[in-house]
This record gives sequence, C-alpha cells and structure tokens, in this order.
Amino acid sequence: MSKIALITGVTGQDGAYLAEFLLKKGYEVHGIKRRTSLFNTDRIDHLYEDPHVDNRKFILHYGDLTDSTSLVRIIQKVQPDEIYNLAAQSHVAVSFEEPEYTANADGIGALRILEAIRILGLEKKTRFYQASTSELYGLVQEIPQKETTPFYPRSPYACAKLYAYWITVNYREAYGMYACNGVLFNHESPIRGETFVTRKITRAIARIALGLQDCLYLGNMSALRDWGHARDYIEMQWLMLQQDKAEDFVIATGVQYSVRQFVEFAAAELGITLRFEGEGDQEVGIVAAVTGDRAKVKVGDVIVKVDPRYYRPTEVETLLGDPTKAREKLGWTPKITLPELVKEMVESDYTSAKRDALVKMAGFQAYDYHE
Ligand code: NDP
Ligand code: GDR
Repeated sequence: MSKIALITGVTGQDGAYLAEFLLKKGYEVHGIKRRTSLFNTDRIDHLYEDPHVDNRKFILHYGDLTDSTSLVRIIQKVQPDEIYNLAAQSHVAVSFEEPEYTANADGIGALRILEAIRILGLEKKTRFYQASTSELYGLVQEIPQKETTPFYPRSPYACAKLYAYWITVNYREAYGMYACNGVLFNHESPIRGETFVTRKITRAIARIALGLQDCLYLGNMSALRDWGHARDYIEMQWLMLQQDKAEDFVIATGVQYSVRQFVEFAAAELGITLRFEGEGDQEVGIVAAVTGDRAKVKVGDVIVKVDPRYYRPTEVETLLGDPTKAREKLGWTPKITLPELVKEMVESDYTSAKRDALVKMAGFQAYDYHE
C-alpha cells in the first residue's frame, strides 16, 4: 500500500515541488486548492490526472484553511498518513494590509487542521508538518539564527506564524501527536510568486533587457536574506516526517546576501553591470557596462529606483540561518548555490519575456506588469 499525503497550499511554489517529489516516491498525493475565479493550478498542471481514470495518484479537493468544515471533511475522506500544512497568506507586506485574514488563515488555520486530526481520532496515524518561517526571528536576537534563538516577530504574518509554531509544539506535547515545525529560511525558484523580491527582480531584469519595461522599483535594498532553492528545501519537509521522534528544524544555507547584490547578480546574467549611486529613497541602479547581445539597454540608463511604497512598517533587516542540526540529524545539506539559483530564475524569466516580446512585435500588446 502506498502512503497517503495531504498537502495544503498545493497550488503554491512549495506545494507544487512537494507534490511532484512525493509522487516520485510512490505516494498517493491529495491537495487542497481554493476556489478562485480564474484557474490557479498553473504550477501543478503537469501533474494533473483525469478524474475519469481509475487509481489516480494525484487528487485535488476544494477547501480553505479558514473553513473547518472543509478541512474535517477532506481529512476524514483521505485518512492521510502525512499532512503538510503549506497553505498561507504568505506575503509579509500584504499581511500589514490584511492582518485579520492572515491571522485566521496562517495562525488559526494550523489549529483547525490539528483539531481535525484530533476530532477524527487520527492522532496516532497522521503526522503533521507545519511550514514555519525565519520571519519568526524578526528583530534579530542572535546571528546566525538556530532552533534555540528567541523569536521576535515583526509583522502580522510573523505573529500568525508564531501562533501556528507554538500550537504545533503544544499538540505534540499535549496529545503525543507526531507534529513538527520546519523553520525554513527564504527559498526561491523559477515558480516563485511574482511579487516576492527575487522573482520580481529576475522578471523585471529580463523584461528590461528586452525593452518590455523601463525600470525596476524596489523597497529596502539593504535587507539581508539567506536564500536557498525551493527544490532543495522540499526534501527536508518530507525527511522531518520520517524520523522516530518529531522535532523542529531550521533549514537554511548559512550564506547571506543583500537585495542589492541579488539585483547585481541577476543583471550580470544578462550582461548588464550595474552601479548603485545615492542613498535611501534617492538610490538608483545605473547601467555601467553592457556585454553580449542579450540586453537592449545603454550605459547610463537608470534601470533600478527606490519606491518607498515598498518599505514595510517594521522591517526584518537581517536573516542568516544555522542549519547544523538538520545537517547532523537528517544528513541534509543544500545543493544549489545562490548564483546557480539566480541563473536558473533569470533564464526562465528571460524565456518568458522573449515570448512576450514576440507577441508584442506581432502586433499584440504584451501584458505590462510592474509590481
Ligand atoms: P505560496 O504563496 O507560493 O503558496 C501559498 C499556498 O497557500 C497557495 O497554494 C495558496 O493558494 C494557498 N492558500 C493561501 N491562503 C489559503 C487559504 N486560506 N486556504 C487554503 N489555501 C490557501 O507560498 P510558498 O509555497 O512559498 O510557501 C509555502 C509555505 O511555507 C507558506 O506557508 C509560507 O508561509 C511558508 N514559508 C515559505 C518560505 C519561502 O521562502 N517560500 C519560507 C518559510 C516559510 P492560491 O494558489 O489559491 O493562492
Ligand atoms: P520575505 O520575502 O518578506 O523575506 O518573506 P520578500 O521577498 O517579500 O522580501 C525580502 C526582502 O526584500 C525586501 N524588498 C522587497 N520585497 C518585496 N516583496 N518587494 C520589493 O519591491 C522589495 N524591495 C525590497 C523586503 O523588504 C524584505 O526585506 C518570504 C515569504 O516567502 C514568507 O512567506 C516567508 O516566511 C519568508 O520569506 C521566509
């Protein structure tokens, strides 16, 4: 009998990689997706199986983390061996605009699943993974951050995730459930959401290089992050549920870069050397040199500007993880470096932008998008 996994947030970046990973391992994979007015399954369309076919291995259910009834019904029907709770309103800046919804989905949502497991008497059968985050460290108390570093959340998102973190620990201790937190640092990929800073940068640089966009507007370029590749981090989520005893783990690369450096690396992939001038709101990125024939920009063009609208009311300035526990106990080390990640993301966005440029040249206006 193959194991059964249920993934919330299956239509997101991590959900898509995890579903593919578990299917390759022979799991029967169930995913929860939300009803949306347009299709939201782009990232998992390649895994889709026709519902008319028998013995499907990948099955989607409508549900929502803010709706206990749907969660109880799905968990009762699926009887999962493992639940990966990846669903969340995952954008930190947006959480300042939608704090109550974020608390409901990201905080209470985890509780709803844990309670569903308990109500259905599945405490001994179903293992639970909570997608916790380095944002918990917020205003940093220690560098690098590890499992024992105190938390200091700095956004409604991080406060909601703090609740989810502790309720997971509490259900483990109170009811003996196999429930654990993966405290994951930022991880990115070509299918990262377009409004997170890395993808916003790689997408904009590709479009600027092809003349589809003039400028990239960013917020705090001095923020420091420990960026890994989502594909590397998925294996960890699975490994954490395969241990004898449930424990919480930090997952990170242990290497840190600034947003500014990320922009420089991305531009360099297309032959653009950037020079940064000015300070604060006045800082700009100017084209200092162009090599190769992939970028249609000129020396002296200003292609990066600061827009204070992207500043956050409270910022997390520096995150750097110490993944020693994961390395020692789970034998895990990340395989993909930041330069490799940037290259993969830029190449993917450059290919999409070339398609848009062709559409534009053929007389159809390409989708113009600056967020
Ligand atoms: P994404 O934003 O790409 O995906 C989030 C998923 O959650 C989407 O499938 C989304 O559905 C779904 N979702 C949102 N709200 C609800 C809801 N109310 N009910 C059901 N589903 C919902 O996030 P990632 O894949 O990047 O991250 C996965 C998880 O890991 C998240 O919980 C995130 O907070 C956490 N995390 C992510 C890190 C990262 O760097 N990527 C680092 C640390 C933690 P839809 O497609 O319809 O929008
Ligand atoms: P983060 O990721 O907040 O770390 O949360 P994001 O990519 O949004 O921001 C990283 C840093 O870049 C700065 N920044 C900008 N960010 C965005 N989105 N847009 C901009 O224009 C911009 N300019 C500068 C931000 O201020 C920040 O310092 C991500 C999410 O995936 C969370 O769900 C997850 O928990 C954490 O990573 C770990």
